[in-house]
Amino acid sequence: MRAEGLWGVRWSSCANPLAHRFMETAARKGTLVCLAADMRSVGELVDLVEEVGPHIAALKTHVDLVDDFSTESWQSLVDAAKRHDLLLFEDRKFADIGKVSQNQMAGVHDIRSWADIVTAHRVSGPDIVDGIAAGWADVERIGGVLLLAQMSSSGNLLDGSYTDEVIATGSGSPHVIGYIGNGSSAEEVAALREKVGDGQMIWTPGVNLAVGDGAMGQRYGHPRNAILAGSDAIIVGSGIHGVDERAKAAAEYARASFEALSEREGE
Ligand code: S5P
Repeated sequence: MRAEGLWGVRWSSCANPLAHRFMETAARKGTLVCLAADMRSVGELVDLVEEVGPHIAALKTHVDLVDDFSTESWQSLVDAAKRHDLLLFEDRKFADIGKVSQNQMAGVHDIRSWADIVTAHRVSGPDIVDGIAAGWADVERIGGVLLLAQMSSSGNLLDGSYTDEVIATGSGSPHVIGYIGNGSSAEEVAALREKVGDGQMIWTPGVNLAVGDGAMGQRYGHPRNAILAGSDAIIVGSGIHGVDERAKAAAEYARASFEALSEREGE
């Protein structure tokens, strides 16, 4: 279906072209799922993307947990993402000073050359966003930053006043496409949406069709509740890669997310 009709005010209010690219892909494929592909080898990553690619709208990686990284092997993952029309999102959670973050966009993984989106903490100061953008500019690319405004893990230190500072940094920046919110709590997502307004995206990890506590402090809410509360993309990891029938699970998350968005926007 057409992205404009599906996304309503989010489509008309988000200025960032990458946000529109995500919304178009989501509308065409009928899914708001960003796959958290937390696999330990490039081969496993590519297999997973080939299996669930039709049911997802973006691909999130942690390149530094892959055991067998090489520039050539990683290119096979980039190619697979392209084949499935997926924005490639490296969840690097940059947190250093701006200049170092710029250089960390290069380095052995050369994130700047293949990632469309990266995550960053706001803890070191607002200049981290410019540092990351400078990293992309060094290879004549542009990308979008998702700032961590909340987290899904229990005991995290991102309280309400910290969230306010994150949004103050992100709302004026052409490089910030949106925020990571806590998908395990619909109340927190709704509070974040209230603060962000309509002009930027909220992507939420901490979602699972089986709600409750996950491993090592992770918490899960229902994807439908996160989207109804104002999330625009559900980040799903073990709910898809950790089950036997991965394509079937991905299709279920796709359907739940898409139906919730249609309900939210009154389609
Ligand atoms: O607060 C957060 C932020 C992120 S980006 N909580 C998270 O869990 N994440 C990421 O989402 C985390 O790094 C992992 O890749 C994914 C959640 O995976 P799951 O297996 O718990 O669904």
